[in-house]
Amino acid sequence: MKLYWSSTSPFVRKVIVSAHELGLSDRLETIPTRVAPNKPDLALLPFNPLGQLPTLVLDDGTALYDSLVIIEHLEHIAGGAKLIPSSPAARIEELRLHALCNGFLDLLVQWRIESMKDTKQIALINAFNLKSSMIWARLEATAEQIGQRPFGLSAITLAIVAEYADFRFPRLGWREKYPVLSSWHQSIQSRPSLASSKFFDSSKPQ
Ligand SMILES: N[C@@H](CCC(=O)N[C@@H](CS)C(=O)NCC(=O)O)C(=O)O
Repeated sequence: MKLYWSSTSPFVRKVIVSAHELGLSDRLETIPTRVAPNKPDLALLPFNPLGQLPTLVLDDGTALYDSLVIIEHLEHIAGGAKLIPSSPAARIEELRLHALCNGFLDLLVQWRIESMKDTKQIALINAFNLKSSMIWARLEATAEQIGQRPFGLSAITLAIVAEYADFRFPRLGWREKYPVLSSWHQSIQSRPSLASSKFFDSSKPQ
């Protein structure tokens, strides 16, 4: 399977970490790809007209996107219900927790894009600030619950929130403000799936 990949995308990283947790890393061939909302990759568009990473192209040519759909597919190949529980109540709770963490990733990616513009929309930046303080507080209150669940989709996504914030928003100082979340992250950050897939900016020397 071919995975259109970037070392800076939190959504790609969800797929990489999930594949590792499911024992499927060897089945993924990564295709380094650069995309931005104003710069689509022309080789990717025929597979995914949204032009987004991650996109997984199966051996029969079928293209899967977005990250959640890809992870569902990997779960299926691995025998199911390892990262997302199958019983209805536990599944909905896992997906709800994922939606909170994943929505935050969406916000952080949009915030970074906006913050790099010469002319920033102040109302948008203010909304990002307001929403992110509410989301951090909710994650702090939820970290213990996620920590008590098997290491699955929501834990993977929360770990990636923590590491993406460290990677792209180092001045936030979230670890001092949210100690429960920080100590949960420290307890899981050396899992091989996370430790072997760190974010890096390929445009800068490592
Ligand atoms: N909901 C999507 C979000 C994917 C996404 O936003 N990917 C970014 C990279 S981090 C992207 O491809 N941006 C380029 C674009 O939107 O044109 C998922 O979960 O896969």
